[in-house]
Amino acid sequence: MGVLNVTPDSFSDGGLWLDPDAAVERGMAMAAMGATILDVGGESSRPGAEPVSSEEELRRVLPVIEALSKRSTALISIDTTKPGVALEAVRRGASIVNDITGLQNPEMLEVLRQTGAGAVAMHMKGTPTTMQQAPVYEDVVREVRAFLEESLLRCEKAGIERARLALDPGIGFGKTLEHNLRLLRELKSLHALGRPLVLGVSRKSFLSAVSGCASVEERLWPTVALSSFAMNQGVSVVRVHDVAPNVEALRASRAILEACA
Ligand code: HH2
Repeated sequence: MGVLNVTPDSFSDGGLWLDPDAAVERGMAMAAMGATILDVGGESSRPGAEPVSSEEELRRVLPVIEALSKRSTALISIDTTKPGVALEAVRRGASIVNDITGLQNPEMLEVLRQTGAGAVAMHMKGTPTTMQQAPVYEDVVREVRAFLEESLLRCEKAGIERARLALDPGIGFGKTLEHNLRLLRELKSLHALGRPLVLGVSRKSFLSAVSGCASVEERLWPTVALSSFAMNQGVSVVRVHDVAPNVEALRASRAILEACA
């Protein structure tokens, strides 16, 4: 899954793809490099980010989604928490709703029910404004797993089959370095939920803390390492900004995993 942030303030690529034509070219390039899902977002969720109105979010993402859905065979996901944005995005060509609030809003469930779109339910503790202010868990893995299980049940009650859903532990969303590491270490325990896992570690700040790399760009290297790790742990989708090196790492890892014993 290639990240396409059509925002002025995303933590690592803010402002780069605000021009719709540049965003579409970026999406096409990521697909050519091997991304099979393009995740288009119009609102940053970095810690402390300012919320954006629905109108502004739609203005940013719709032309990009529309053009990419015509030009590319990659699936398009809309990274949004707003049901109105999700609905319009699906009408214009998105087939997946990526909701960092874990599909808790009944109106979002109604959009999924009506449209038949697939969805990613991600765990977050708190909101982007407050989430990194000393988050506390008794047992982060148990609590994230329970939250994701509840998301599945809520969807099922709303008439959305499990088969349409993927789950994401939400690395960096209301989590300390230790929480992120424990979740990564115990990724396999999330397979008990029976759905494909999505993982987003790309360029996130905890990578500097564990690898010693200095700049956001240098976080590419530990990102690639964790993509391979994630595949080895059975993760189905890795959400990344730098498609080519991650795709190559995944191909190399897959070759080992699929080699005849
Ligand atoms: N991370 C970000 C945004 N959306 N969605 C899922 N499912 N999983 C993630 O880990 C995830 C996500 C944050 O990264 P980015 O989009 O690059 O930054 P920003 O929120 O500042 O636009």
